Amino acid sequence: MSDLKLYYAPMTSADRVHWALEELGVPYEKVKLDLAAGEQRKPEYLALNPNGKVPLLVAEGKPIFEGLAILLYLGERFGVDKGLFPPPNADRAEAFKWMAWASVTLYEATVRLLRNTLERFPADERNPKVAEGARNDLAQAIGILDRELDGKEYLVGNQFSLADIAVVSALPFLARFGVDLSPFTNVNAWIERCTSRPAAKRVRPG
Ligand SMILES: N[C@@H](CCC(=O)N[C@@H](CS)C(=O)NCC(=O)O)C(=O)O
Repeated sequence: MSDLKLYYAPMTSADRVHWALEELGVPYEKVKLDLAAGEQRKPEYLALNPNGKVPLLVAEGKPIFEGLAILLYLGERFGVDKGLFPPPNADRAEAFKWMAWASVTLYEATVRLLRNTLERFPADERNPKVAEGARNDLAQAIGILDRELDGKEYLVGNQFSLADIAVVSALPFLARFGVDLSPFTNVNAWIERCTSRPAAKRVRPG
């Protein structure tokens, strides 16, 4: 009997946690929420995650929200033994650095782009200049990643880790929203290396 229960919806930011659990090979239960039907706003779910969002991991009886917090918890609890998270040394600091970068820098510019382009937001709240600024910031950020990956297979300690999952999960999504990834050859090779792993395919086939 597992003490881990993942609340998720496919093709969302829950994928990165789902992928990490599959890579770690630890037993866990899954509860799929229908976001379109508003299951994330039901009182019993809000009691666990007052943000009304996925992912949520209940671990050892405690609800953990925020994908980054969940990945760090899984990394520390299981990842070192499984060779998927660095031990507490300078490599771990590197992992923290890239995971925080994805959740703060990359995420902020992504949200800025989406809020200023997607039609589901009212037209008078969408500003093309702000969207353009977000696109430039994203291109700059992906350029930083591309230079980091020059001559490297993976982000930290030259082995695949939860840090790769945290960062790579944001990128194919950006491509779907019109961010041109084609100039970033190191990034593209690394996306392919990471997302062709069997655990990634189990979570997001195709
Ligand atoms: N910062 C949060 C973001 C979570 C988030 O935005 N989840 C979206 C799916 S990608 C969600 O649950 N949306 C449902 C809603 O807002 O009603 C995290 O990383 O966990």
